Order: sequence, then structure tokens, then C-alpha cells
Amino acid sequence: MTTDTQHPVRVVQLGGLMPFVREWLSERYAAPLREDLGDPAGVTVAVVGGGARAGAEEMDALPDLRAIVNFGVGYDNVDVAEAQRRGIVVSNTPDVLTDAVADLAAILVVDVLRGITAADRFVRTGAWARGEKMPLTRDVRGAVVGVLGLGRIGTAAAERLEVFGAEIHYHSRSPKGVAWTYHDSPVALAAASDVLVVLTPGGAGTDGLVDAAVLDALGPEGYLVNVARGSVVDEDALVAALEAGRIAGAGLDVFADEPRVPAALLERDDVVLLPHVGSATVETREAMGRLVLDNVDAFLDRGELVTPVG
Ligand code: 8YV
Repeated sequence: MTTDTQHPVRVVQLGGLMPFVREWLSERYAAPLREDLGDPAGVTVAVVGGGARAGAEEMDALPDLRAIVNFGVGYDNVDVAEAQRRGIVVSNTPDVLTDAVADLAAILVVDVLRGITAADRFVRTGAWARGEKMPLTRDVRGAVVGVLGLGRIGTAAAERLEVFGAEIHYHSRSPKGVAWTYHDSPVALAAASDVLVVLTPGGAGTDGLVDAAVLDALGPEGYLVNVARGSVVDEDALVAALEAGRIAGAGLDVFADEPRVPAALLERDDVVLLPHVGSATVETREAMGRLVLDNVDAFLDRGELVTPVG
């Protein structure tokens, strides 16, 4: 670690970063991990990812901090209000992961309707060989897919599902200039949907947005897909709704307390469970890593971020 005055440490890694990003940060900026940082004086940029926290405590420990660069489009792990109060700017990694996450959202919709992973289990466990019959599934064509949160990723997911012949409905804070059907509340959207796809940001504004009332509106033939944040869905209400047959099933890439998945979900055949892999492709993660470096470079060179939030 370089702490002499000629090469003072200006960038620190707060945690949650993939090994290749950590290597890039070490090579380019000699950026140590937080726990290896000696004197924090002169550290102006903190890089964080994977849901690791950047809150008041982390900011207190870095008195010269001026920028927080987040590896991820979602930045509910960063206390942006606290950062703003301290004059610290924050960036995320939008756009470069839109296609990968939208792909995964559409794939989960297809999976819950067509039972792809359940069918895979059916073969592997020998049910097919024993002469059992796989239950019939549901068409994507004609299904109403309700997108909760029609931002960049929600729009891209809707476009993919339209190609499959799904009918797109949505709810956002206000109607967008699109031809899809708008609903003015999550409950109204769920009531109209065969599959409700959660694509809102996380954070306080959406905490528990998909609650028991939304799940009841989705109904016993309806499926929930969540590729946004676990916090958006009341997980206890989801488990209760599945157990009571008040919804038909779910496809989940995100959970309230990752990597903990409620035991009740692990046992169910009507849920698809993924380990938060929406953006987890080589190409997309590299693009996210490059955007992180672009933000750090831009901040160190001219005090600006390429993709600031807020
Ligand atoms: C990543 C994500 O899993 O971008 C996001 O908001 O949830 C994912 O791309 C994560 O942020 C990687 O650190």
C-alpha cells in the first residue's frame, strides 16, 4: 500500500467488489481495502459494490471523502442523503447492465409460466422416467405482464416480453409516453396481471411495496417475479401467500437478507430461486467495472462523475 507523500492513497475499496474489479483498482490507483488503509487523510474516492454499505459510519472514517463510486445500478446500499449533506457525490453503473437484467426478468417470466426449472427437476429426480406426467403450464402469448417500475430495465424487459406475445401493463409514479396500459397503483396493476414483474429501485421509497394486498390482487393464478431488490417485496407475506395458494408461484433473483433465502421457499416447486445474477455475465460485469474506473478517473482528473446519481 502506498502512503508516502509522493503517491498518497486517494482511492479506497469499501468492500463487496468482485476480484477483477479489486485487481483493477489496486493496479490503477493502488487502492487498498478499507481494513488495510492506514491514515485515511487524502482519500477522496471510495468504491463500493455488492450491497456493501456506504453510510455515515464509512463517511466518518474518511474525513476527506468527496465521491462514492458504486458498482451497480441500484445504490440503496449508499446513504445518498447523508452523502449530499456532506458534499460527497455518488455514482452508479446505469445502462451497461440494462440488457442483461432485462433478459433475466423476461427469462424468469417465461420460466414461471412454462415451468422450465421445475421441468428440469422433474427429469433429474426421475419423475419422467417413472412415467409421471409433468403438469401443463401456461402460454406466454396472451399473458398480461405487469411491470412495476417502468424505468430503463422495466422498459427493456417489456420489449422482450412483447416479442413473446405478452400484453404489457405497468405502474410507475406517473404514466409514460408509451402505448402500454397504465395502472395508477400496484394493487390495480397486480389485479390486471398474470405475472407481476418488480423492477423498481430499492430503498425507503419502495420498501414493502409488494405487500399482502398486492399479492392478493395478483391472485391464485398469478405469478410474482422480482429482479429488483428483496426489500421491495414483503417476504413473509410472499411465503404466506404461496403457502395458502393465494398466488400461483414466483421467480426470485433477489431476497430481503441475501444470501439467506427463507427455508419455506427452498422446499417449494412453484418458485424459481436465483442467487442475484441479473447482471452476472462476463460482458456486463466488465462493462460495469469499466464504468466504475471511468467515474474514478473523471473524479480524480476534474472533480466530476460520469454517471452521477441524484
Ligand atoms: C449487482 C445489482 O448484483 O446493479 C445492481 O443494482 O443489483 C447488480 O448488478 C450488484 O450491484 C453487484 O455489486
